[in-house]
Amino acid sequence: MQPTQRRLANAIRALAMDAVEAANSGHPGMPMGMADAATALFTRHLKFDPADLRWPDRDRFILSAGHGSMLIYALLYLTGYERPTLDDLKRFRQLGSPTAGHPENFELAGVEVTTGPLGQGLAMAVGMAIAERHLNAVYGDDLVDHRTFVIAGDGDLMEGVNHEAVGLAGHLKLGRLIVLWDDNKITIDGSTDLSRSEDVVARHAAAGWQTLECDGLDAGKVSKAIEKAVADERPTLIRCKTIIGYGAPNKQGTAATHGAALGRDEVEAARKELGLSAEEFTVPDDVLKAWRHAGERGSTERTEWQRRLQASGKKDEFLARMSGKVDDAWLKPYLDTLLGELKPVATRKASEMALEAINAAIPATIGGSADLTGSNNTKTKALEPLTADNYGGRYVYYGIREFGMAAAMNGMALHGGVIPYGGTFLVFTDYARPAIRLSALQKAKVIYVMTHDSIGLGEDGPTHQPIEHLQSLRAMPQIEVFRPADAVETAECWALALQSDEPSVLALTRQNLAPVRTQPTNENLCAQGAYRLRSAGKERKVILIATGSEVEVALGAAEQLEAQGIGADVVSMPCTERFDAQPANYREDILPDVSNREILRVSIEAGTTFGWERYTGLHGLRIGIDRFGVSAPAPDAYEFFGITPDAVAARVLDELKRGTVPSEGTVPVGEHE
Ligand SMILES: Cc1ncc(C[n+]2csc(CCOP(=O)(O)OP(=O)(O)O)c2C)c(N)n1
Ligand SMILES: [Mg+2]
Repeated sequence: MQPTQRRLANAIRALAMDAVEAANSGHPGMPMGMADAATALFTRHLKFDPADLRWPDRDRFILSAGHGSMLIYALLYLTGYERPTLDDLKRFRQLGSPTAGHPENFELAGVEVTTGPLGQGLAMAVGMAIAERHLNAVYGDDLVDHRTFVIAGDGDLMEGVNHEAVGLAGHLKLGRLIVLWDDNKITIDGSTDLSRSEDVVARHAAAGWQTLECDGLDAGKVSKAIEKAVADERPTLIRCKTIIGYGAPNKQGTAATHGAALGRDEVEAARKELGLSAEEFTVPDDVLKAWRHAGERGSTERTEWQRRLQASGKKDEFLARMSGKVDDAWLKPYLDTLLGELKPVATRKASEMALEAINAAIPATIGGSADLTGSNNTKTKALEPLTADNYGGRYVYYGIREFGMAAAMNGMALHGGVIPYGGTFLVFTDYARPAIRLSALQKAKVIYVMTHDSIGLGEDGPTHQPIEHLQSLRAMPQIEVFRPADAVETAECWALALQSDEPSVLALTRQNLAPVRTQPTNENLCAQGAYRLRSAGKERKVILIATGSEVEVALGAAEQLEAQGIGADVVSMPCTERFDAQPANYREDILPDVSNREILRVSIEAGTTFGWERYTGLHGLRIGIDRFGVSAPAPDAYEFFGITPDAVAARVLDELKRGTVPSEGTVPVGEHE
């Protein structure tokens, strides 16, 4: 006789309790409450094959309630994934074990996305569902025909990003997206009555979702609901009524089961209640066999898919596209044309010009903007909107949903087959930041097109003028911040972002910039992060290090200094992270010996000076803005903050006169008059 679904679910409960107990840390309540629903999904509906983890047409499963990580670890183990092993489960949350505290996509191939920051799993799922429909439009049902399933908790549905994600999914009619809500009425602080009284179901319905309800502790009923969800054209929310910590007789239904080991006595009582073996980390043979059998369900479907791929005549193209690798064959011809017709241009416009070449050469790109298309210059002429009626389009109108856009782009990138880029103002990276951080952590290849990158945006004033943003993004690991100085650098930086396997931020100007790179080069000079743009004519006394729009200022200041007999290098530094990664001799050549007081190093960037001592040394001079901006036309704002060739040259001369002693006196201009 086949074991019942309840017995299969109880294996999840047992493993969750035991692993949390062994670690004396973790969250048993969620996996125990959703064990039946997850069993229904994994044994009857989800399309997957543990024998081919990256099968492109597999269904995607996202545990948005990432604190319940033992749920997915148990499922992966039970269905026969190579990892985690039973030993991995025993080492839950320990150093070096892939069963990390929260599910990490870089630890286990069976984990599609990193979750834990509540709300973002579901928001990434929206991006996965977009990528699926887009690729379906390109390659057809034979090659792309899968769904995205999510398990979400109360927290996922309370977070603000949920509003953005649910709205976008409803608008785009992402019927392949199915969310199972663990409606246990409990969060950490206690009952959800403490903090929530909205009608969650009605909110989804109002956004165009199908909404269903079922007993989440009855796998059969959950299964029926999933069938209905699959049959409907709308995205579906299935409200699964559950009890947190189900099976722990004294603690179930309480917040006590949310995030702590149950304790030996309670685990023992639960074993009795659930009819489990007394020994920890054991799964009865017939139960494990049934689970492994469920894990093999997808095998035939996968081989049939392989056959279709083989016969499609598109195999190489499809697989190359899924690999995410692109070449930069577009770059040289584009630069040749560009150098033939140099003129002042804003780098946001230069980005659009580069994108015309990129989007024509690389069909995987999907652009978009959070309602600033005309300002971010993200839409190229040939791109059609990606809409509910035309998933084949390559431009997403994300609406004013910066966080939702960034999270969706993470989902798209991690789905594979598409390279998302999206824009807003640099200052609003703050709105998108939690998802930018997850791009970096997960190495999701997302390209952020962040325009209006300084006081140079002018009249919109301090609320719109980034100050701390560039440095705060540079402080984030595994993401590169590019701030190109002109159209040539912009194209080079785009090429680097597309080649990278990490996410990138392009910080681009609103205002026109004069060309600083006017000669062809054999190499992409931005690749090293910083390079000598101008060499001192006279004996070198000063190195001016600048980024983006301030490179032009540095060149002007250098000329004035040379006229007074002071040799000045100008170093353009479009990407500090890349410069830091260069060999010591290269860095030494560009910025010789930190302690060499014969040469004054000066940083010029229209943002915070915080952190620039890294390149100027403490005795260097840092020109920037350590206060909020001003509402004024851009030239006036630059004048006010002393970021002009005249003001920079004057400050350098002043500093040289004083001698390059360690000076507390490097007060940013704009403050000291
Ligand atoms: C953005 C974010 N804020 C806070 C937390 C900390 N946190 C983890 S779980 C949780 C409660 C979530 O409640 P629910 O989704 O209902 O999970 P349950 O207690 O039912 O397992 C909180 C606040 C988090 N992980 N992410
Ligand atoms: Mg809850």
